[in-house]
Amino acid sequence: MAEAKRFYVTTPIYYVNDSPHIGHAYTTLACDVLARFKRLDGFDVMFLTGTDEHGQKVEKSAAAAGVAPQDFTNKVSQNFRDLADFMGFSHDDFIRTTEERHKKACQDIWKRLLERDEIYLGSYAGWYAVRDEAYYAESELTKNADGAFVAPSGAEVEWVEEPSYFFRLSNWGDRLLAWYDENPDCVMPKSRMNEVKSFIKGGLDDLSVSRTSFKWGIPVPGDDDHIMYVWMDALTNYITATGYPDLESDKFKAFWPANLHMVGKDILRFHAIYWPAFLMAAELAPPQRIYAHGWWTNEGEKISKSLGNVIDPIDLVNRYGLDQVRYFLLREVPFGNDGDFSHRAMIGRANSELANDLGNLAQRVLSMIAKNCDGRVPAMDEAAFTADDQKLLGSAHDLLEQVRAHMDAQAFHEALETVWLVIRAANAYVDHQAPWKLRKEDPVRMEQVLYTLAEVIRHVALILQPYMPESCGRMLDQLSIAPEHRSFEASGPAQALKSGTELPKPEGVFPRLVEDAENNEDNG
Ligand code: ME8
Repeated sequence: MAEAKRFYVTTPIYYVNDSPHIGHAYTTLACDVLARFKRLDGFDVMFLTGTDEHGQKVEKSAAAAGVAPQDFTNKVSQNFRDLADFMGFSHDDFIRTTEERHKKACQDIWKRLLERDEIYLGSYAGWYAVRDEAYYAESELTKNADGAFVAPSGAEVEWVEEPSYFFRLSNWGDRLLAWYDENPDCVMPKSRMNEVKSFIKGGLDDLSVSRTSFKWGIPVPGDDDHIMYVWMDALTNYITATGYPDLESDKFKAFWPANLHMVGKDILRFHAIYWPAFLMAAELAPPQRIYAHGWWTNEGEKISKSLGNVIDPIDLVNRYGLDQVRYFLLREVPFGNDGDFSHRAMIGRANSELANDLGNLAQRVLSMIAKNCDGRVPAMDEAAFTADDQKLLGSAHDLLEQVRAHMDAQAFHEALETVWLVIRAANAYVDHQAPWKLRKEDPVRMEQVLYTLAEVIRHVALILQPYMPESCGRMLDQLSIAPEHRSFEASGPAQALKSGTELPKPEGVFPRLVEDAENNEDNG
């Protein structure tokens, strides 16, 4: 039997103490594009995002706001849902760690670990960074300008001494290394895999997985003095959403293990070391891949609340347009690398690549068709395609296979570059074939040329739908493509445009953006 085409992709669940910013939007956007791509490619997709609502950091923020933690999280979790709606994200589920289904899952995985003697009671004495919700070894710390000890992330640490349950992480180093070797793509990009391996080779200590000094968390089953370590709680969200602990549920059977946990590089260690170790220790399958992408800075500076340079994705979208922002974020920076946001680059790409390359191509071709072909898909004769026509059409037909390979490697920028090669070739073809001249000299050939171009535009719009759903939808509307003919099954010659089909009046899809000096001063 053919392997079921299923795809389960997750975002990190975001801490609710922060307002959603461009970094959060970026990670979820990457997952959204993959989820949309896979759906169009015939997969049954589950796309999960949500909020991480327990832990000391959230408890402190709630106290600072003068409200009970549950009321606080109810309010701020909504900001993340609102952002997801505003950005047009197509998640299938939004999980909150304060939900009952999640408490049940966490307590169950705890019991599985306890039953297998992977957890024991001891006491913890060491350094803890509330901002990272992470423990650090003394050897990892440095001193900041004020003389305080800080973690490698820059977060201040505090000395913690309390009774604690421990997970026997120290037993898992060799098995994790074997897992990476057997699954060389399970941590990506490659540089991150190396980072993870060398961390493990440095030796793993047992991990403190419960706290007693505050209350905002999931109680340890059978020992109410303890609450579960917030990362153990948070990571478990990925199986909660599949119906765990019901191992027989259709969802769990269909979607676990996840195909992809998308995360930022800041939380690689939790996902690529702790989480697979917890799962293997609980005799559950580890995820198939963890991809850790890079970090955005703003006009060269680290993004932080204290610097006051947090980029609000809602402002960006209001200024530049949703699809323009979606395109820019995934095109500007090779996925996996760090990147810098600048308004100039945003405007530059929206104008040169969207308005000029793609927008003009569609607008030029569709208005020539409107004017010269009676507003219908031009006539075409299979036998009359020239080598140039065939080359261009062939490159459009090949797009799906090439783009699919890039998407399976989370190489979003390369997928776009591949599409742009075809767009540029189509623009060169228009210039070279000069259909405006053919109008008088050889109207039959003009129709053949315009047909070829319209068919290329159809392919480009189909394949770019995951990145720019609204704009591509409008381009496909202008080609009179019915909604049921917009999946990737329609790519290739099988559902090619039919000559004579009536087309609506063409309209520009990508407006030119005007550089606004004030915006640059504000942010640069
Ligand atoms: O870490 N550039 O939540 P969090 C790119 N709750 N991505 C960025 C970014 C930036 N400047 N800033 C944030 C947590 N991100 C935990 C996760 S998962 C079981 C628990 C993105 O709210 C990036 O994906 O601090 C990063 O990993 C995530 O936001 C951290 O979100």
